[in-house]
Amino acid sequence: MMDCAQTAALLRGWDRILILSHASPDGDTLGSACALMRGLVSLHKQVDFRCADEIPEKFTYLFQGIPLGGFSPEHILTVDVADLSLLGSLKGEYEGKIELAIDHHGTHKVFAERRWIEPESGATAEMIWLLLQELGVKPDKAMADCVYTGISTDTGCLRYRNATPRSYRIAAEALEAGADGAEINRVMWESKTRAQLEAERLILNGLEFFCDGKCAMLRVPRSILEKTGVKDSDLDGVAALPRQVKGVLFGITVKEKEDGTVKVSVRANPPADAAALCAKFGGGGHTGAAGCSFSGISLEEAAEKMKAASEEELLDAGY
Ligand SMILES: [Mn+2]
Repeated sequence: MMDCAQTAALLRGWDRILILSHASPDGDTLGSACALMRGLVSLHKQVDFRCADEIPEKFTYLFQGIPLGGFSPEHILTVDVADLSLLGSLKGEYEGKIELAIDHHGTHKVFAERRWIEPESGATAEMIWLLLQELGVKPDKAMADCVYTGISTDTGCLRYRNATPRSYRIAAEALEAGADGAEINRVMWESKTRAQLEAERLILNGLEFFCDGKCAMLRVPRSILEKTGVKDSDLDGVAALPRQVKGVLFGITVKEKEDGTVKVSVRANPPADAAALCAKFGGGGHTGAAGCSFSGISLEEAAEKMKAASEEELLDAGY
């Protein structure tokens, strides 16, 4: 286990660095990767980036102007990756080759030679901000935009339980360094297509409550994506909806993926623990937000498993 200073010391000696983000990339894994790549480029190092899945269009500005690739990597690190399996289809290719993992998941499963893990960090991007400073990089506007994006997306615009005073401080420092917070928040939180809204309407039609209203579940079958033309990543926001209902402790979203697997997103209200529920199926995450996945079973079978497990979890915890 390493700290920020040791991580910086390690990176100072590296060049030709490949950074990996997790599959189904979010603002934190991409913002962290891009902020770090920008910092390393400013130190005259060569960088490259890979992710198993396509980068959603709303995140492409993070990569603007970063010179990528043109070399074979000497060193490989991951950002915001809690488990090797979260590399998705890249897992096999990089298993055993990752030298460094920078992450903030309390449920991190060791896969890298060296690790810097801070579970109390609201976003991995916060750690990257500190790392840039430790490296002697003066953050420019583009780095600040990347870090702000990671903090905003992982903390729900600094609304969630994982947002600490430090998250606010680093977000403020990013704003001082030129981050366009209002525009980033508009794009991340206040903007959707008509097709996305139509898909949300169809998904909400199937909203189901159980456990006496302490649990709410949304199902996202492929048919809704086919009907509305939205992409998987266009629906990342729906996972936040069931938890908004008063009295709900577990808001569960079960989504059928293109490859036939079922991806589950759990959002919890205190005192419920989303990571504890997902751990029953080999998943993980944070207290307020976690996930797991199923393969070889249908959407409905996965939904039933999650219902039984959440009832059990609520009983065991005595809520
Ligand atoms: Mn994160």
